[in-house]
Amino acid sequence: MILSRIWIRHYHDASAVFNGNRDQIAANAVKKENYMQKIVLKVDGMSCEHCVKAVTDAVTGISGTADVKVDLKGGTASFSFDPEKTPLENIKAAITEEGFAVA
Ligand SMILES: [Cu+2]
Repeated sequence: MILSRIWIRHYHDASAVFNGNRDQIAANAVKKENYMQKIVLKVDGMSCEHCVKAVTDAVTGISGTADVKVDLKGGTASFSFDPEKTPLENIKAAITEEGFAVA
């Protein structure tokens, strides 16, 4: 009898933890979506895959950026960023420092 009571108690504890985590994950997802801005920048001067990597690494290396995609043919860099962590001007500056012009 004691064993069965312990089992039930553990079961309830486990489901409470599970529900708590799920609510937390949902709350974090909403918060993240609210703060992330998606943008496409025109980047001039990219001529090969090394340029693409340089721009990709520059943006990826900045705190608060995500989903970085650099397109050589289109001459664009698209990404999401958290303006509260890093202003857009700082991200543009990082690309400029790599030797590319950002519109
Ligand atoms: Cu290149």
